[in-house]
Amino acid sequence: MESLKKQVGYASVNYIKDGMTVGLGTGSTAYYMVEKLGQEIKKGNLNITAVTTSKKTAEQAESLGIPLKDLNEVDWIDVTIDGADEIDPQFQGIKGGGGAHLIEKIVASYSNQVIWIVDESKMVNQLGDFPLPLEVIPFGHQKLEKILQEKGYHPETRLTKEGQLFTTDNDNFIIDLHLKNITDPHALAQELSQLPGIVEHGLFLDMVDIVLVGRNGQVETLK
Ligand code: ABF
Repeated sequence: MESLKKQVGYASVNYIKDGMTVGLGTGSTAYYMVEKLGQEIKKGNLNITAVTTSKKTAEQAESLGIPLKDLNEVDWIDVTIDGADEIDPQFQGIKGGGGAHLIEKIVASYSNQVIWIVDESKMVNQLGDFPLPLEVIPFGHQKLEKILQEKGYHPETRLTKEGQLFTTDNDNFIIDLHLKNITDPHALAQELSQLPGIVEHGLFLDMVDIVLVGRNGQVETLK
């Protein structure tokens, strides 16, 4: 699967043109996109400015000499390339497995074009098998988890490998909803957006323009 991630990550850099402002996603597939972008910049083939979606991506981009700006410093983003956890046949997605979906969604919302890069394992018939991440503020998060439990959403506050509370780059917590099937993503997104304490959910609906999938050693353009 790693080679598929590398293949699709590298191929996505073809969508980046000289002079662009580029949103750099987060995750193991986006890692390869950033790696290839760094190579192209080093070779003098591309002169771009990037906005990152996590501290982790910022560290990688800085180490490769990719010029970075804060979102507030750029007018708009030409293209954002990012990974995803699940994509359904309507190109609706779940993101946030890496805990970066709040900034990823903000960056994507200020982008002319959004490209998701995934290996074939991310393509599903229906969203929900992957736990839906919610970024929540720490204040009252246990009360919120109880409400989500009572709604039958099987919430689980995310812990680190060491058993500590996972915190995002924004010092918030993540509650993952183990829903198995999401039959109406738009209705669920609407409901979750109205629950106080939820900063952002990981349903990315009607947000992607192009999906590149690594499958059978090839890179397919699905949209
Ligand atoms: C990121 O890509 C996250 O939203 C998502 O969790 C992650 C998953 O992808 P990968 O398998 O590439 O690490 O955008």
